[in-house]
Amino acid sequence: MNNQFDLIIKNARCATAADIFSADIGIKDGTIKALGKDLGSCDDEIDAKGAWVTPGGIDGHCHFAEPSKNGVKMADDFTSGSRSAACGGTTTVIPFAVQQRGQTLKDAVADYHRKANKQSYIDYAFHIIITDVNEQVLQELPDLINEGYTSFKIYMTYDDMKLSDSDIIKTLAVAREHGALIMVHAESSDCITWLTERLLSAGHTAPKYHAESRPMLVEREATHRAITFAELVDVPILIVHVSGREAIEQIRWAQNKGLKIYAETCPQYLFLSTDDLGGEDDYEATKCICSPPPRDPDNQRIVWEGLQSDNFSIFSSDHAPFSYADPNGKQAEGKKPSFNKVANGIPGVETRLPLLFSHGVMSNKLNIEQFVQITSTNVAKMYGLYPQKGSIAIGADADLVIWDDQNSQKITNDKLHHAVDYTPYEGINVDAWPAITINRGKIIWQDNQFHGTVGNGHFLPCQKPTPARPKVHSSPFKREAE
Ligand code: DUC
Ligand code: ZN
Ligand code: ZN
Repeated sequence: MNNQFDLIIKNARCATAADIFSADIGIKDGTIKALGKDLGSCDDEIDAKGAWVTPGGIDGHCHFAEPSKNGVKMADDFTSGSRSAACGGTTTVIPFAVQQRGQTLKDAVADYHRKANKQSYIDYAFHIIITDVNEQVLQELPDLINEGYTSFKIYMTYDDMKLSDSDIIKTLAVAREHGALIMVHAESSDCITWLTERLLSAGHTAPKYHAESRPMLVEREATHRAITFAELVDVPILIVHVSGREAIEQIRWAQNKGLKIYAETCPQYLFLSTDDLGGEDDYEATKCICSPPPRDPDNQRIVWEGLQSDNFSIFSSDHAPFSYADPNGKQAEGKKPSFNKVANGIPGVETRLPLLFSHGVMSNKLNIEQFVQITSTNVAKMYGLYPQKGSIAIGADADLVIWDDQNSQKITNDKLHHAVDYTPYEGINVDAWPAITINRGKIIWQDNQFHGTVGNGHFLPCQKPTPARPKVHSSPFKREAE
């Protein structure tokens, strides 16, 4: 006779976005089928012995295998990137299909499916980066949204990616009409260009000048502009990778006005600072070049406060993997590259959850329900994957992390599973790490060993996200009709 369950996790101290409860978790065919005690017979059993069990992490912002310019290549593809994610407790990733200028969005998506197909250890969905807005591209959006691509990232900087203000407004209007969510990279292109030219003409090329070329006012101005456009069109937006006080002030102001402005922050704004961008001749500091740049300790504190007071809905890695000692990575322009020529981004898909669990939950800055909200449940809701993902509930996918909170260690790159040759978090202490990661009922990480099977990760079409619904009563379209 068949057993009732494939796997039972006994004595779990479950944490969801709303509750803490003790239960055994019965899993069959990859989904959670029962929560309770004395559930019945099973093929396999794990005794969690009262350890915390949380929903698997969902990393709503990571970059794998994106095309880059000038011979630069990302170190992680779907295989190494999803392996690294799983070893750090993440069971779903949402990377980006990038539209090249002149390309249709459908072709961009097809290209990216070719890269992901049968290559991922864990489940994945896609955001689409829109770099080229025209009538034809905007007309593609409704079909793509119905096919499960319901979130789109747009850039306000980078010459080869940025949209004009009028293209941003047009894109927001289509997103509003069809229920998609726009994610905004908010940095002011012209301010950055002006500052960069001044720094370079003064001979300032070291990595530390990256931060000087992108001070907080650059982020503040673009954040305010994006919020203004969202208010004009009456559509929710998500400001991604928010770095510190000035952008947070804009976001709080908008949220206090009742606007649906969501925000994301990332580990680099809690655990790195401008000091990590080095001194006058420190080119190893290219390891920490990302945009927006890390700020100072005062800003780190303000980002923590933003997490504590729910100004941020989600906490993502922004994993953007370029190796350091690599002629196709950070050193594509030589060993002493000018700051503005360095591949922009840092790895972090594996360290995101242990860092936040240790320094947030275990240090009493966040309660465990908040941890679950910002690393999993809110992400699932924000991108239309809830309740299949992001919860410990009957009917949800059995994506779970059993935590070992007696596991003090220093982060070192040799313990990580990405294909990048460094971690910017080298030497930082953590007190917890996933003991076991389970994706759709299968153990993929246990006892510091990876057990995944490549190709087991499924593509997840996304629903239209509830948070992307406009505030009906304040529609500018309605106002026009009045
Ligand atoms: N924006 C991102 O979202 N990731 C890496 C670099 C960047 O500018
Ligand atoms: Zn960005
Ligand atoms: Zn990013």
